[in-house]
Formats: sequence, C-alpha cells, structure tokens
Amino acid sequence: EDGYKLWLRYDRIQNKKTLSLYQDQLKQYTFMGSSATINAAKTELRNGLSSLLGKKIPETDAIKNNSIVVAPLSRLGANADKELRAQLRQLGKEGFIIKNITGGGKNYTLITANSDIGLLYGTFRFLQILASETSIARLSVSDFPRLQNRLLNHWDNPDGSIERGYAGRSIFEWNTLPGKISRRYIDYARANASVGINGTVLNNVNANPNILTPEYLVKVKALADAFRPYGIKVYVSVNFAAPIRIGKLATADPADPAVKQWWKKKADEIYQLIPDFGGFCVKANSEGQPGPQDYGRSHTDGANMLAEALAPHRGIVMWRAFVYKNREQDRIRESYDEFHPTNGKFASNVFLQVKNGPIDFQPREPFHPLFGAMDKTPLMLEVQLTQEYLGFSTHLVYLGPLFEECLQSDTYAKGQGTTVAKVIEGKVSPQKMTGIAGVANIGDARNWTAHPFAQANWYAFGRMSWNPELKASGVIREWNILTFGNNKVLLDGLQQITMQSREAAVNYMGPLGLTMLMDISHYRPAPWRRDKPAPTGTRESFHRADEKGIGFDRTAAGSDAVSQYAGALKERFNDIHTCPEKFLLWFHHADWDYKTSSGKTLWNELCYRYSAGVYTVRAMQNKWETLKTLVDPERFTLVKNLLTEQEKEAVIWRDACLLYFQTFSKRPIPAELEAPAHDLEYYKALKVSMN
Ligand code: BDP
Repeated sequence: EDGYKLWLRYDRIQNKKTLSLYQDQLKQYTFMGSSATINAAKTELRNGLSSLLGKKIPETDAIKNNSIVVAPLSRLGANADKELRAQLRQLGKEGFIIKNITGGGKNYTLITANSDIGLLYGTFRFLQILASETSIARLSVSDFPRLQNRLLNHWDNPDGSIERGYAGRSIFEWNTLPGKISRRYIDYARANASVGINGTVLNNVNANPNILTPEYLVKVKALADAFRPYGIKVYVSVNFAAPIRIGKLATADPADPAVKQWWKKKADEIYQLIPDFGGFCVKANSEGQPGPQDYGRSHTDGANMLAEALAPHRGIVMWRAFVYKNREQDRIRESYDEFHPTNGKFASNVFLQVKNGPIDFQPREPFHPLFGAMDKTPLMLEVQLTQEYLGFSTHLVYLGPLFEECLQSDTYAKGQGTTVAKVIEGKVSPQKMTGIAGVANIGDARNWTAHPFAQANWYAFGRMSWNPELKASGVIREWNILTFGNNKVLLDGLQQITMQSREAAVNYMGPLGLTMLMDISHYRPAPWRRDKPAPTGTRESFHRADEKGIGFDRTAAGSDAVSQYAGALKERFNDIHTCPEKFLLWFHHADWDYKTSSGKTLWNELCYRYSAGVYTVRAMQNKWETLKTLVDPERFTLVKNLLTEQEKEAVIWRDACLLYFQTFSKRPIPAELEAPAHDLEYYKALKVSMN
C-alpha cells in the first residue's frame, strides 16, 4: 500500500449484501455522446465498477434494464421529462443529476448534465457513493459548484524545486515536456476532477519570467492538453518585469505603450497555442517582486494592463493582495490599507486574490478584513494546503476546520450572516466572477503529499471549493471512507484523530491568538526572533510580551487594526471582554493576571493551552494505536512514526514558548502540568531543521 491512488482506490465492496445489491442493479452501462471528457468518464466508470464490484461490467449501446446511463441532456430526447429538464436548468454548466429512472419498462440509474464535464463530475460522485457503500435503490442526487474558479496554485519552480513544498520535487517535469506526458499528470487531473477542481496555476508566484518564453509555452500547452479532458484549465504566474527580463524592453512600466503591446502580443501568442488558457496570477510589489509601483503606478494600473491583454481571449488576472512593506507599525494592516481604496477600480476580468487571514497562513488568524470591504471587486480566497506554518508534511493537521472557520466567519459587511463564503460566492454583492485558490501540497512523493493525511487537505480543499458551505467534519468522513474503508470502529477513530488535529496544532504553536512565533524555516518555534516577522525598524515582536502581559494591542487605542472590520465586529474585537478568546492576544495586550473564561489567569491559561496541544497529540497517537489491526501495515507504521515526530515537536513548541514567555511573566508553570525537560538556552540552540 503506497498511497498513490489517493481517495480513488475503488476497493472491492466488503459488505456482501451491498455487493450483491449493487451487482443486481448495475449490470451494464451505456454512454451517449463522444468527447475526450466522455472517454475519461467512461474509463473511470469502467475501471471503478470492475474494481468495486469485483467483475467486469459490459458496455452496451442501448439502454437496458438495470444499467447505468451516462448522457448529456441534449442526448436524452424523450427520456428526459419536464421535471428533469427544469432541474437541470438550475445546475449550470458543471452541475449534474444522478437518479434512478423507471421508463419504457426498464429501471436504470441515470447520470446526466448540461455538459460533458458535468457528466464526468457526476460519474466521480456516483463512484464515491458506491465506495461508501450507500444504498443506490432510490438515488436522487443533484449538485453543482457554488464557485466558478476552483484552482490549485503550485509554488513550483522550473528547476523542479517547490517553494514551501514538503512532498518532494515538482510533479511537473519541465525537462521532459512537451515530449513526455507521464501517467502522473493524468492521475493528477483525475484526482482534481474527482473533487471538482477546475484550474491549476502551474508555477510559483515568485515567478521565473522564463515561463512565458516560447520554449516553456509549448510545455504549458502539453500540460493543458493533458488536463483538458478533465475540465482543468491551466494558468501561469507571471513576473511583472517579464518585458525586460525576456522581452528586451528597457522598462515594464504599465503606462508605456511598448510594454502594453508586449503583453498583448504575449497573450495572443499564448492563446494561439492554448485557446482555453485560463490567465495570469500575479505577485507584484511584494517581498521583492517587481510591480507597477516600481514606476510610480498603482496596483490597479498594473492589473488592468494585463487584464486588457487577456480580455479578448476571455482570460483572467488574479492579482494577489499579499503585500506588505513593513512601513506601518502593524504589518497586518498593510494589505487592507493598500487595497481597500482600489474597490471597484479593477477591470472586470481581474480578481483580487486574498489570503484567508491578514498575516500569512498562520495556524489561526481572523479572516482578512478585505472580505468585508470590497463589494465592487471579485475576491478570490487563497488558502494554503501545504503546511508551511503547520508542521510541514510531518504533522497530521486536517485543515478542513481552518477552511470552515474562515468561510463561516461573519464579515457583517451587509449585516449579520454575510459570511466570507457568501462574499466569495457573490451572494453579498453580486459578482461576475467567483473563485478560490489553494496553494498545493503536492509533490513527486509516491503518495503525492508525503504525509498520508495531507491528502485529506487536498481533498477537503476541492470539496469545500465546490461547496463552501460544506462542514469540515462531513468532508473528512468522506475522505476517511474513501481512503481507509468502511469499518465503523476505524472511521470513528479517524474522525476523532482528524477533527481534533488542527486545534491541537493551534494550541501547541500559538494559542489564544498568538501568531508568527516560528523560526526562519517556519517549522520550529523561535518567539525570541526579531528579524523578519517584526515590523522593520522597530525590532518588536508580534507577541509583544513584556513584564505586564502579552499580546498585540490592535484596538482603537493601539494600532487600530480593528477599524478594518465592519461596525459590529470592530466593537466586538475592540473590547477585551467581548473579543473571542481565540483572538484575545491577536487584538489585545492582556495582563498576565487577566482572568480568562476558564477562571484561570492568562499566564496559567497559556500554560494549559500549550500543554493541551501536546496532550491532544498524545491522544491522537493512542487512538491511532488502537486502529492497528484495521489499517494496512505500511500506512499504519508510516503514520505512527510521523505522530512520534509530531509529539516531539509539539513538546519543543510548548516548552520553548512557555520558557521564553516565562522570562516576562516571571510566574511558575502550574505544578500539575509537565515541566520542560531543558532550559531556554537548549531550545534556542536547537538547529533549524528541514527545508
Ligand atoms: C509566504 C511564504 C513565501 C511566499 C509568500 C507568498 O513564506 O514563500 O512566497 O507567502 O504568498 O507564506 O507570496
């Protein structure tokens, strides 16, 4: 068992009764229509069925009794009644229906949609239903994606390295493209399509300009061709200085006619090769990347110039809002301050791509305030699947709860209930474009993500992109079944392990709203660090611990970052008594003896939270141990060893942070808690490990 198959295992149905019911109802299958996408669906269904049912199921031309019929509406003719037609009209281009039909004296299971890609999505869903051993006697499933653009963002470089990648090298083998289309590309596309992902940005946001050279564009085309049957469009990240770096121009000033012309011609060249090319992702004037501000122009000037070049081809620009120059005393304010004034000023094919929180993919952040403040601009939510700040591919951290927490955060932009999910769905203010992006955690590791459970984060991203209202607990249950099978005891155990994993990480890394406590590798703790995370010039920390207390005062009396949130929320965050405790030290500098909701002093509460993080990891280890006989030995041992590492690291996080904060609090760690095994100097001297 090497994990390569991801959640598309199609293991033989274990329950004998279910198996024979399935075999009775699924005796043959029929496809109507032909296209590369229909072929992909057919192959999937054929392989999936024979594997799940343990025997080959024949394909027939005509509809027969007890069969599966996969057909677009346009081919159904009289087989589609009024009701079905009306239902399909609601589901858009990518939606589908799976339904048992009785007609013409025959019973069959119909998978239908308005387009071929809808059929592929319906086929994947049907196979998922079978794999979870659900009754198919009275099937009536209809579904459609709530967001139009559901993209992975690869931070992969042309040399095969991956920025913040922890699962090996890039899966894109630029050296052997366009000649070699490896099986992995197809399986990558299958996996993405199975959860509804419909686009991929192939390269790092810190973009190598060469991606736009003719040499690379034919490689991009080869990938686009390989992914197209699966409904996946390709996009690239572009370097704003490309006109200089590869175009031999003297400037990249967006107001310069020669620069505009260069981008127009470049777009034309790309679309000649790839007619359905998706567009550009851009990191500009951020962390040393070039951008329009280098020429005294604005972000909108830069984005709109690219948008104009792409517009005739229906391409889009995803302009990233992750910018900070450490100009302000409080870095978290900067992205909002920069972009809030641009509301409504971007061209209609530009997304502003905004990270879930205002700093940078920390274990926990409040939602980015731009989500409540840009009613005239389509916002693309960016989350990170690769666990840059969550233990790389060593720690088991299921991110579904993090996604859900952000998506279900109420922005109060237009009164109560205007959640981030509704904002990005265009339900708060209507938007012509909607979308979400996830920074991929995929590499060339045999099992794709190195940690077997990191596959769940890819899966959850896809499912929650398809429907941002899904619950993380339901999504992980699906993944657990598809990845480990249907044993009830096993599933209960997996559910417990996964659902507590994110909160565990928050506790041992940064409880109560603490943030940015990591070392330069982003793997281990270094709350004493004063270089990069601190606003430059001040050499101040993000936690602001001192003799009096700890936490960053972002109230009206402090940096006033609270004012970036809508009225009701601003008030709530601003008042230490109404601020949610999970964000206490994000918004407030609280005294060491401040009474928390548990009745403990802040210092004691901090000690308890850090300890709880470690104890939960131990509980996860113990639970995993009880599942030994229910999991194959390969995955069991791999996960067991990874959990052992995670426990060690959690202890390091807890002890390093508590010992360091203790130098300010001057209070004892409560005697009933485990005491650190070493002194602070030991932790400070620990080598920065990995990557
Ligand atoms: C940070 C990463 C850095 C990325 C940057 C970004 O540390 O490697 O380039 O985000 O999103 O989290 O641009």
